[in-house]
Amino acid sequence: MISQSGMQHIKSTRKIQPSAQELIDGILTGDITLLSRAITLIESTNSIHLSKANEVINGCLPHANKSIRIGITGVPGVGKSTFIEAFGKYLTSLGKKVAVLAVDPSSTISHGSILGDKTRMEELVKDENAFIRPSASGETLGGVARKTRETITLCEACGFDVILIETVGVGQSETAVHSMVDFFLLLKIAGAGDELQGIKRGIMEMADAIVINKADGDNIRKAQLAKVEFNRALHLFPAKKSGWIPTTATCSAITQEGIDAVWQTILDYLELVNSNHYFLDKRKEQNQYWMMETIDEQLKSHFYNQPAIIQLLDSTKKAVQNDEISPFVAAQVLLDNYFKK
Ligand SMILES: Nc1nc2c(ncn2[C@@H]2O[C@H](COP(=O)(O)OP(=O)(O)O)[C@@H](O)[C@H]2O)c(=O)[nH]1
Ligand SMILES: [Mg+2]
Repeated sequence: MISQSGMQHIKSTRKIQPSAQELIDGILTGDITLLSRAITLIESTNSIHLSKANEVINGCLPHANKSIRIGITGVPGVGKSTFIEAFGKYLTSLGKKVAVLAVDPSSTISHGSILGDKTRMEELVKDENAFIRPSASGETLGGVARKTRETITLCEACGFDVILIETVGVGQSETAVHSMVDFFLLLKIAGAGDELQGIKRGIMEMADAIVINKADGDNIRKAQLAKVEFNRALHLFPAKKSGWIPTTATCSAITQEGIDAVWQTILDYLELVNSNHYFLDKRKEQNQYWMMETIDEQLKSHFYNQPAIIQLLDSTKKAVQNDEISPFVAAQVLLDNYFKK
């Protein structure tokens, strides 16, 4: 609990807005409070905040990149939060600084977040070498993902050398997360015979490792069978550009059995992709991707926010529905209207 006077102190210091340079300096010395405030700027929709955020990101950029970024996905209930708690604690015990971020577009609607249940990360939350930040909220997945991508830069500049990014294995957010991480981990649990159910082929194809969680108690044998099954399935996918052959493993986030082996797999991966230069090539490619994504995102949002377009969009949509105008002609009318200004 924070005392009354402590709260007052926090409130009064909050009013003073640190400058971009103060934020940069703070982040570079590992100041978590200033890191959090800079992330809040990134997440803001206020245009003054945006330019300040950009200044901070630019200032941090030369100090970022010295990290490993790991994406963690899996359907709700598979044990992502529990796994991150165990894995994060293991990493901090090795002397690593671990930042945990999330891409969860649903958090805008539900106001909850996949990291909202910090109860599953009780120990990690208290760990001074860990930083946990729930998903940004935003109108679009693209917006949420971009903010997380920028947050990675700040966390790296702040000295975090392992970045874990959680996302729910149910949709497009995997692709976005895949485009910002070095290693993509898919968590699974042993099912009742239909091991391949419930996970989209595309997500499996992105995975660098499939880890079957909850391999404890009566579940150990089933988990081992599932591992064999997934291993077979993985061989059906085309070879990866990285030259890495995806691995399968079992673990228990509760007993922590197999957690260290997951880290060893990631170290093996790093050794390979550093020696064949894929690591840096991929990061360069990802940077270009985010540049293009940001342009796409902003162009779209500028278009849809024009008063003239807002006014015309609904009636034009109806006209298209009623076959009064072809979709292509309708789109052209709106675009012409946009560009003529
Ligand atoms: N037996 C067992 N239960 C687990 C394990 N990992 C997570 N769980 C349980 O599975 C449930 C869902 O876990 P959670 O981490 O919230 O899953 P998430 O939705 O993927 O983040 C919780 O009740 C956990 O205690 C594990 O390794 N073994
Ligand atoms: Mg969770």
